[in-house]
Amino acid sequence: MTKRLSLQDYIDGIQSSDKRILGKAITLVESKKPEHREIADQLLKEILPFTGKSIRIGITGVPGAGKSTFIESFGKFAIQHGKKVAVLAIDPSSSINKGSILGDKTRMEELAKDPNAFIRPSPSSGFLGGIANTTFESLLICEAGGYDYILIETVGVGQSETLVNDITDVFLFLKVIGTGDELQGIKRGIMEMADLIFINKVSPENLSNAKMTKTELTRALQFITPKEKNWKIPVILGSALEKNGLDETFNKIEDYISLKTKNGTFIETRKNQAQKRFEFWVKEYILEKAKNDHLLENSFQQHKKNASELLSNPSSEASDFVKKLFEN
Ligand SMILES: Nc1nc2c(ncn2[C@@H]2O[C@H](COP(=O)(O)OP(=O)(O)O)[C@@H](O)[C@H]2O)c(=O)[nH]1
Ligand SMILES: [Mg+2]
Repeated sequence: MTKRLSLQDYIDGIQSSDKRILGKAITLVESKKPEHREIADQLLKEILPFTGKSIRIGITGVPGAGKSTFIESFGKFAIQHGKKVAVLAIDPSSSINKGSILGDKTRMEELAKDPNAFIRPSPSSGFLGGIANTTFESLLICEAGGYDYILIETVGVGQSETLVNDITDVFLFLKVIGTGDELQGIKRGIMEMADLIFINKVSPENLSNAKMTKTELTRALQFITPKEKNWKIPVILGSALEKNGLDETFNKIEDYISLKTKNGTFIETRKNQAQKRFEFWVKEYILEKAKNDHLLENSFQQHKKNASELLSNPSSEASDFVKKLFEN
């Protein structure tokens, strides 16, 4: 049995980038247990002054595109350029089949060994099953640990892109070179979220195909309103494995952040994200209160049952129930 950590132990450990304590702090904010939640909330309050200073980078792409490999290579590159790097992975697959996908490299062993890197592998339970996601809170803990870049890997399917886009400053889309009809395979939504596109796995053998992909992507981008005015979304040719295109990516990210800082959209985006999160948590807490309130419990179950038995409209049942909730 290890000794239970005090609030101060957590704070000290986080601030000295103690990887073991960082890991424990993240486990704490992920926990659903009320006694953990209370100390987690206190911890998040205490570290607030030390958060907000990192660059939060989301990385998306289909499974197998090379996201984890990219993060490992790019992370090392950034460290060589004076950054401290934290990595968070969002991998709901672990909760679905306890396995990983397509030669997954979530462990990023080489990067993990670096004293200036902190890697938090997939959460033990996915959030796509309706469990609230706490990646943002994990990110704050990393920021308080003094990490300059927080890299967040999405799983590339479902809602994970939107969730990551809602907590990051830069969204990088990793694209693999495909055959002719590849543009059809790209979800429009992802193109609209992307701030940078990295065409991965480019080699001398497929260079001409890669260039064609770039031309097609560049054309497609003309029909998309970028998130940021005056920003031309770069399409970078590279290889995560061969470590090509990393310097260009690094420079473009820095350019993008300084553009956003200068024109005020950096802070504006963060404020909008915070509002969204606030509303998300209001919904979460109301639902939780509704489920746990003994006086209302029967009523909650009854309305839910009515809806599930198709006796009435789910939205009317919800509306009736919420009226009761606020009358109390
Ligand atoms: N040839 C080549 N293979 C790569 C490159 N980047 C990643 N891979 C391989 O693609 C596979 C999937 O990579 P992974 O990083 O796990 O993809 P993820 O699912 O997007 O995280 C692995 O076998 C990698 O070694 C690259 O630049 N070139
Ligand atoms: Mg991966």
